[in-house]
Formats: sequence, structure tokens, C-alpha cells
Amino acid sequence: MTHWTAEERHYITSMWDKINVAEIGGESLARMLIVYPWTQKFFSDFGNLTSSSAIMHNVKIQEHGKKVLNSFGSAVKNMDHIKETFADLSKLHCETLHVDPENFKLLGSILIIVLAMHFGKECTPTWQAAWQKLVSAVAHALTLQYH
Ligand code: HNI
Repeated sequence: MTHWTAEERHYITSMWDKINVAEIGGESLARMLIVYPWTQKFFSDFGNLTSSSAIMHNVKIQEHGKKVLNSFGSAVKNMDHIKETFADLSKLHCETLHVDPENFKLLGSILIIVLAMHFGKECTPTWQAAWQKLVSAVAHALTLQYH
């Protein structure tokens, strides 16, 4: 189990409460598809992904990004049980979706960049350390049911 200091918990939960999940989730998923184009193959039935502007404005991508970030939020609410929280999703991404788990880390680092763009100077190095630890814990939890 990941150990969290009171300061880390503070940096994570206080920012989570200010996040617009639809906006940040949609932008993060869209940017992942643009920055790491091989991730597009998992979303071939999501409509137009032919340019970065098409991806940024793709409604299905925006909606899915919101869904993903909402599920990410369950890590914020269950910081002491992240592995258990993502067990079913890990199974789904392994057995049904066949997503290479390296991609979880990529989405996590994109999320941090998007948050940094939105929250600017609030994103101090200690903030970044806490969030990096969270995205790594989620990425790791999502790999645990892989076989
Ligand atoms: Ni992911 C579906 C959560 C990373 C590809 N994904 C989901 C669902 C959730 C989810 C929730 C919806 C499940 C359901 O319908 O029951 N995904 C997460 C989380 C992360 C993540 C929390 C990491 C932080 N997923 C990724 C990555 C990829 C990915 C990195 C590919 C590169 N996910 C998918 C695909 C689906 C999916 C594909 C199915 C989409 C659909 O509806 O067809």
C-alpha cells in the first residue's frame, strides 16, 4: 500500500475539488492521442481522429476523457486502497481492451501537464511530486491483473 503524508493528501484532494472533470479529462485524453499517436488504434470507432483539431473537438473523445478522469477520481477518494479500486478496470484493460500498460504512464504524465497548464503557479514542485506519485500508483494498480 502506498503511504501518503498529510501534505500529499492535501495537495491531491484540495486540487481534485477544483478540477472540472469534463474539461481536464477531455483535454488529457485528446492530448494523449495527439502526442502519442499509436494510442489512437484503441479508439478507431470514436469518429474523426484525422487531425489534432479534430481530436481536440471530438465529442466522443471528450466524453470518454470525462469518464476516465471520473474513474481516476475514485483513486483520490480511496487513496489507501488504490489497488483494490482498480482491480476490475485492470482486468478489463488487459483481457478485453488489450491496452499496453505503458500507456497508463503516458496518460498520467499528460494529466499532470494539463493540470499544470490550468492551475499555473499553484503547481509547485511539491504539488507535482504528490500528483506524480498518485498517477504512478494508479498506473501500477491498472497493471496488476495483467497476465
Ligand atoms: Ni481506459 C475504457 C479508465 C487509461 C483505453 N477506461 C475505460 C473505462 C474506464 C477507463 C473507467 C470505461 C470502462 C467501462 O465502460 O466499464 N483508462 C481508465 C483509467 C486510465 C485509463 C483510469 C488511466 C489513468 N484506457 C487508458 C489508456 C488507454 C485506454 C492509456 C489506451 C491507450 N479505456 C480504453 C479503451 C476503453 C477504455 C479503448 C473502451 C472504450 C469504449 O467505450 O469503447
